[in-house]
Amino acid sequence: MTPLEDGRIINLMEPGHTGCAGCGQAIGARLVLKAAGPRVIVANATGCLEVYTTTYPRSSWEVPWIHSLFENAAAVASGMEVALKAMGRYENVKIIAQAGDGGTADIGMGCLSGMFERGHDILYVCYDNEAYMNTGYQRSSLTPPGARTTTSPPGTMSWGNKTRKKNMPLIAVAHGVPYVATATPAEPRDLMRKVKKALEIEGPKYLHLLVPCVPGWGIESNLSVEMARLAVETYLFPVFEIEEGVITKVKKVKERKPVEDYLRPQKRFAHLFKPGGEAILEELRRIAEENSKLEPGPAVLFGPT
Ligand SMILES: Cc1ncc(C[n+]2csc(CCOP(=O)(O)OP(=O)(O)O)c2C)c(N)n1
Ligand code: SF4
Ligand SMILES: [Mg+2]
Repeated sequence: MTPLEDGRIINLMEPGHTGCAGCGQAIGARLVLKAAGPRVIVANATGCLEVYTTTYPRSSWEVPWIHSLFENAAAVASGMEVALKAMGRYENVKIIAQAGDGGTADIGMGCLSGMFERGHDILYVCYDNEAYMNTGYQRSSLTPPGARTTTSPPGTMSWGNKTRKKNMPLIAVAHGVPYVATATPAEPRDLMRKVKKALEIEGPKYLHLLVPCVPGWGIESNLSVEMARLAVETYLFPVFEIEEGVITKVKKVKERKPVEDYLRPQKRFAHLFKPGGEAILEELRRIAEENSKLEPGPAVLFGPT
């Protein structure tokens, strides 16, 4: 809940929307806004969050909010910043652009790259539920290896998604973005701290949130926060901060969990536990091992030329 200047205390993203019970993205978005406060304008790409919070004629948003196209939230947000500055009305305002993994890492990549490269004063939030959930669970470039989606179905010819997750944080760093971080709704205080910190920094900022999806991952609705926690505790989703190209903080897990603890409760990985699934399980273990070695230090060896 957020106190307003007129004394009212409200959620900046109200309940009563049509998202699934337990939607990790709803939890994430509410935390982002709670941290950002009421003086914020949001550009939201097409996707689950946009659709279920604005079922005509209602809206969950208590802040100025605009629905962009699927591909151009970053460009719309860029236009907002430039227009507000031109009108002399940019004081005490923050701008957030937000989209799902498909809207960020696939179709919105060009607009996002432009926003980064032009140096707009915008916090971009990627709500990564690891597939195109709004249109029926198709794979994206952020779908992990082995995951079942409707376009990476396991069967006689396949063991699910074949590719690794695109490294979006590193892509942001390669653009010279001064603040890049990852977080999950399993650690709300960490997530909110990162939003607040990002909004204090001038220029483009990139926050990558892992947000479990109940039907897309095939989990019980009470398990989404637990799944986000296990993604971190298995090191399948590394949590870190990168400032001016330097990794400044890495979450070290106290009691590391085997990847199976995260994968087993999710129907999208059920086929990996049948005979023959061992190779992908091994690949996922390797990825977790790589992530566990992440340490503070330079994130890239050279900056933009
Ligand atoms: C140009 C264009 N292509 C396709 C669509 C259909 N579409 C709407 S939302 C969506 C998937 C969104 O996936 P993601 O960005 O990961 O968000 P999620 O729904 O998973 O939260 C697609 C394919 C569209 N709206 N516009
Ligand atoms: S399909 Fe997934 S992302 Fe969409 S509302 Fe349901 S839980 Fe949330
Ligand atoms: Mg998605």
